Amino acid sequence: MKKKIALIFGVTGQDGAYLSKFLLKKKYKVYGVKRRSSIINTQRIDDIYKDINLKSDFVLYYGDLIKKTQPNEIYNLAAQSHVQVSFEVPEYSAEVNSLGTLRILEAIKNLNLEKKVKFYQAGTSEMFGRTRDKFQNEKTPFYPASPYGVSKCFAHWITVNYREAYDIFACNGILFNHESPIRGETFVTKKIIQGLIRIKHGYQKKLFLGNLYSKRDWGHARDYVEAMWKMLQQKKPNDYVIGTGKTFTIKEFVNKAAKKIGLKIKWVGKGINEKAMNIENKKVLIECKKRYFRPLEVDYLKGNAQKAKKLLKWSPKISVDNLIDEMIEHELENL
Ligand code: NAP
Ligand code: F7E
Repeated sequence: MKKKIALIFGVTGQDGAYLSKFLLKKKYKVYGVKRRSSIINTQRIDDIYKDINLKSDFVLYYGDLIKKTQPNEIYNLAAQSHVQVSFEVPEYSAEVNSLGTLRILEAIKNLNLEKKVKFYQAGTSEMFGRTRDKFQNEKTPFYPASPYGVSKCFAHWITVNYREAYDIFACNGILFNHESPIRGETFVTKKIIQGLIRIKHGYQKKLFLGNLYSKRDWGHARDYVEAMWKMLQQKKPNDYVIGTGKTFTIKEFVNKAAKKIGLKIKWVGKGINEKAMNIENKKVLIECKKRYFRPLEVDYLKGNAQKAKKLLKWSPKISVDNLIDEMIEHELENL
């Protein structure tokens, strides 16, 4: 039987790596679009190349490949994905996240691939931004709170627009935060776990964080890439919220991680002066720094993924505790 072909934009990112492995297991031929960088940026997918059984079905290229590869499925995961950075480079973030999406959709239309290609757009809970809804689902109005969130709203609506105007099988996943051992080092979960482990083993003295009181609904990237794929296997294209339905503050995440790593901490002070001390030797381990606070914060996110549960038969398998365990284990192996 002829293999299905998938094309992934953003293949070198966290989700690109998990999705590639997931699709290769499903016997897809996977093409990935990478960008040229001054040092090698394929660390997250190098293990696929080393796997003799997989490497012939996994091909990376520089540049746009839609015409050349004639894919059955396109996953658009490419983005300037850091919310705080988007305040510093708003125009670049819009260029990549908004116009990047439009350009892929235009290519599908102009190459007359509407009937052949299914398209996945990597949407985000950041589009809900400043919402006051207790749970967010597909009907919750968007109220983005950063250039990143705004850029992703454009990508969401242009995907809906091309679906309705040109009958393209195009889906928006509205994914809440998802993490893993290969999460980028400047996202808060990875920063906390890496920082605390380095402190515990004497490689780092302190960890500096920003807002400790925002709440996030954290899942595992391995679970979430399965949901992306499931969206494209349905009879009709649709948009889906993907989340766990649980939410924790950054401080709660720190407390969970510290306990598992074996650091006994006590919080003292308030606001920017809040600190965590090592109970055993009274040393300050965590401090807050103004530079890690954002001009505008998304205070609270909690997803309601009932639609995905019902229509995709998807629900998360990995809890936040298991996620932290896996991240710690990986960090210890790479210390
Ligand atoms: P990530 O680790 O930051 O990966 C982003 C990918 O986009 C990388 O492959 C990166 O390439 C590529 N990229 C960045 N700028 C680009 C540009 N100018 N041109 C082409 N490619 C570019 O992100 P992720 O966590 O895997 O997330 C995947 C997608 O889901 C993103 O669109 C993100 O916005 C969205 N999302 C993520 C989450 C989450 O919690 N992880 C939640 C909701 C939505 P390099 O490796 O060369 O930098
Ligand atoms: O921040 C707070 C920060 O950068 C989470 C991206 O994948 O998920 C991610 O966006 C929270 C925020 O993720 C630090 O203020 C405190 O409230 O890990 P983050 P994010 O902004 O939620 C969404 C769904 C995406 O779509 C994005 O692409 O943690 N926080 N102290 C900190 N955050 C960072 N990065 N660093 C700190 O020191």
